[in-house]
Amino acid sequence: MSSNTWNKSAVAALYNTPLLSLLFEAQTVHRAHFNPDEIELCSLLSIKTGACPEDCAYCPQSGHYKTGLQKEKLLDLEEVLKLAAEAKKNGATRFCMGAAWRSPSDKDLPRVINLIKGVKALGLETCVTLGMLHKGQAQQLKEAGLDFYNHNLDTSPEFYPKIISTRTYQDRLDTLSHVRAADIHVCCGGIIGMGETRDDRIELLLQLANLPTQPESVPINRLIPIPGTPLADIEHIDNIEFVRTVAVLRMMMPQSMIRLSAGRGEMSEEMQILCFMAGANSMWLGDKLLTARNSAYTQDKKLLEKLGLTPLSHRA
Ligand code: SAM
Ligand code: DTB
Ligand code: SF4
Repeated sequence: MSSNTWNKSAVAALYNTPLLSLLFEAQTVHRAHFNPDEIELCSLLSIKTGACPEDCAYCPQSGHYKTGLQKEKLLDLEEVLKLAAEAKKNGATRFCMGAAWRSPSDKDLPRVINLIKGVKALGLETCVTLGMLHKGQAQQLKEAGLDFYNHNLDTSPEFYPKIISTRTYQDRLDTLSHVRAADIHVCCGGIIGMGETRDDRIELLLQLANLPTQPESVPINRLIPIPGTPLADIEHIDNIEFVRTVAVLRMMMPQSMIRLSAGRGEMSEEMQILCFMAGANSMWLGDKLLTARNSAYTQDKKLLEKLGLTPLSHRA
């Protein structure tokens, strides 16, 4: 993936393009790099749930808020492999495992490494999201055969302190650079609809697109408002503004996979189609995200069939 120097006025101009022209332009860029009738299907599993020491204002798993979530210890290998095999049978090509940690401990990392090796042996691409990593940890994960590491920037540097106080934007950039240096593919995106302005969305997109190497995979989450968190009652983001964000992202990151991530379960079929038209070409398959609900598996199967979208095979 190339490195880029997008500037704010160019991105603002894209955002201000009349919608139908913007969609056409984004589709044109999309078609130059991808088969538009293919979609990547990934599966997600929370391997360690809840009681997280971080205070991310959107998150059901933060120990700082009363969200009524049942916490769970790190799952064992057998259980994870059973669920990964099921995900593969259901059509997923990548299995992503998430842990509610600030960063993995020396005790837990070897256990996660076993999970990665086991899942990879099933013939799935592997991805984990474990919080902050230092250099040596990223290297260990690479040696275990990890394909992708997910670590999001979440929002603009300016809005970030309103959302998280327990780790800095720079901490996130540092983790991303360790992952990149270890030669693991980067999965990095953000959340739209946390009360940020369009300016903040532009700044997030600039951060993502202007990373030294663009992330191979960009999850775009629409906030799922979680009762008990500080963002429980935040005003919903306008659908068209969300679609514009996906389209602008596609124009800025022509070769990255864009995942229509959290929040898809609350979108109509038509809204999802607009996002695919705008250039999204990846989604979570399975009834559950980490702890929140995803679009139902049976419903998604029907939607893919109706749209004639076929699963993308392995890339890593
Ligand atoms: N604990 C790890 C970390 O934060 O680095 C990994 C798991 S964390 C749940 C992964 C991502 O899920 C977050 O960065 C955020 O973008 C997304 N996420 C969490 N809660 C969400 C919500 N309520 N709505 C939308 N996205 C959410
Ligand atoms: C990402 O950006 N979104 C996924 C994945 N990376 C790990 C997680 C979404 C979590 C939504 C809230 C939940 O299920 O707890
Ligand atoms: Fe913890 Fe990750 Fe949730 Fe933040 S987003 S509270 S780090 S699980």
